[in-house]
Amino acid sequence: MKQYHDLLKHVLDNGNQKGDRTGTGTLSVFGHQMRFDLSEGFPMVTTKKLHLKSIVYELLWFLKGDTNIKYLQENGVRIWNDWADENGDLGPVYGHQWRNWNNDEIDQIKDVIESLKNNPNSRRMLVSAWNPSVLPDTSKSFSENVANGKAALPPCHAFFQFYVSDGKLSCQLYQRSADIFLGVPFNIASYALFTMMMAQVCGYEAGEFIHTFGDAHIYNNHMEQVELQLSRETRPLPKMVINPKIKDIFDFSFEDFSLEDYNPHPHIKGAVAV
Ligand code: THF
Repeated sequence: MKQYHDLLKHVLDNGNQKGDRTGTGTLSVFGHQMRFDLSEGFPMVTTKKLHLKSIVYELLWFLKGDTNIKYLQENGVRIWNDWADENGDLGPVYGHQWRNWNNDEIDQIKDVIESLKNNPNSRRMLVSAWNPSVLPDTSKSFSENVANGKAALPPCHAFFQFYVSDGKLSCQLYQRSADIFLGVPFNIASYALFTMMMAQVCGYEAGEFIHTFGDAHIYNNHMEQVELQLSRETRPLPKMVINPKIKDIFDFSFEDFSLEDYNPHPHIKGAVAV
């Protein structure tokens, strides 16, 4: 994945040293875009091994409208553990905003599918996870915010838009804050998969996934890992095969996905900034 390696190099060459909320420190750029043509293979980073299971279960969890980590933990996924309260709750994060904006008022996923099927030229096919009325108070802890009905963490992948042309469905994401070493490979694979699933249930081919960034940063404690990763040769992209029988976005399960020909370099560990 040349696009991803180019982003790493771009930040190393042009990044600004910048403090951050977590106290870790970052090298950061503001504004960047990557494009992935989904007909060229599944955009899964090959220069380190990614845990596909975490990516798939997290996406299914968003689509269920679930915001408690119990479902993730039952399926061996730990990536949200650090932010949940003692009951496993994260407050009104992604799943809540996608499916129950304003507490059951609006199912944005259902509405966007309706439009994709019946009015695909629309320029209003957006889903927003960014809901200013539930943003956390940064002077309070994650669990205090959740107790007050706020989200533990503001969404990083804040909103996305769909576009249909020539029978192909494309998706563009705006990510306000991006942990390039740890989170971004997950985010790319997650939205690429989501675009393919949406294309299948709406009767289109998958077009492009376009990833647009606000503050894209490499944490200071990921620099050695990034050097190692950049020293590795990228390999051919794998292929994602999705059970063609599924025609409703809410009917997918883990077993409906199979990733073929994924031959990555070994995993590279990095600490997550909380
Ligand atoms: N906070 C920070 N600092 N980085 C992020 O990427 C991030 N997210 C979500 C919310 N806050 C964030 C959580 N997503 C991993 C991956 C994604 C995460 C959080 C953590 C992680 O630790 N990945 C390891 C282990 C993978 C595994 O156990 O499956 C890895 O090596 O990839 C970005 O949306």
